[in-house]
Amino acid sequence: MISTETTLAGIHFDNCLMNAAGVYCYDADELNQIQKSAAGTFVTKSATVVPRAGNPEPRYLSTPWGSINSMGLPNKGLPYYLDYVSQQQTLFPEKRYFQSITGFNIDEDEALLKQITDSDFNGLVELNLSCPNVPGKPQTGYDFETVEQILTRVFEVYEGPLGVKLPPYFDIVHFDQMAAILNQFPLAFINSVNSIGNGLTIDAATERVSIKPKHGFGGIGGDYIKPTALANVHTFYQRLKPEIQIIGTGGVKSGQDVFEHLLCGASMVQVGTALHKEGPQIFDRLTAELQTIMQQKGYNKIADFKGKLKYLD
Ligand code: RRO
Repeated sequence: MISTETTLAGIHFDNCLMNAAGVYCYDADELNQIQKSAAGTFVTKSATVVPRAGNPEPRYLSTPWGSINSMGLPNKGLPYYLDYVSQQQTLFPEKRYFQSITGFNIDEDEALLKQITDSDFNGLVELNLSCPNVPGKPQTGYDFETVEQILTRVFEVYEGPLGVKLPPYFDIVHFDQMAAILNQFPLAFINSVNSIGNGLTIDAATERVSIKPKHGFGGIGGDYIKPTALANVHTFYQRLKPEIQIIGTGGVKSGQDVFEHLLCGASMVQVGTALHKEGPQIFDRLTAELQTIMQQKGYNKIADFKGKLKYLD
């Protein structure tokens, strides 16, 4: 039997595939659909201190090569997701889940982490440092000094397994600098990458932008971003201490895409744009396609090839 199981932060997951935060995770109805699917677990929508309606619609467009979004962090607030996860922990005590959170400053991050500590949450926290779509708020992950300050505070107040969702980086110096910061902390994982921020898609027929917020600017996902995602996964795999595992996200719509993320060093792989397009049954297809590739190559488990990307010299 070919296994797609994985381990992250010492926690076992039956399947290495799951949703990416923001897709099929806004409310209990959507999360229930991921729970019923072949995904190994779920991550919630990034939760803020108070619920948010998000940006005006239209704020998401599926395109032939991917997607653009400027959702603006619509979410039901952290207590809603902690309640939902608590119910799932009771129903399926052997499973562990991811709670995504994002504060608008360090004090809010601390308040969110205190709420989690005071709850019965037994899963992993994904701290989102890379939302590209809140007008007037830069992506934290591009401000290296602030990332270091946030992580310093985070690990003073939170003891459970925690990782960060990062924006894509594009320069080797930036990979070096960010890895040096991340390696100072007891992170369980990083998740690379969030959408490529502030792209623009337009409709030539109407001569208009395709989404309403920020005059059409939004985060780009899907096919457009797979090479960037793979580069980020592999570069961090080379630079991070082995205790910091990697979740690969970006441009996954086939078993081969999953295979490539794992080959670059990912321990889990998340699906965003393609999950939005195809629905949660995509996890059956991706798992079967990955198993077929593994069988053809003589691999029985992910450890047989994880991170073993070869070079031409
Ligand atoms: O809600 C969003 O607009 C959003 C978030 Br928080 C994020 O992290 N990434 C993204 O593409 N959209």
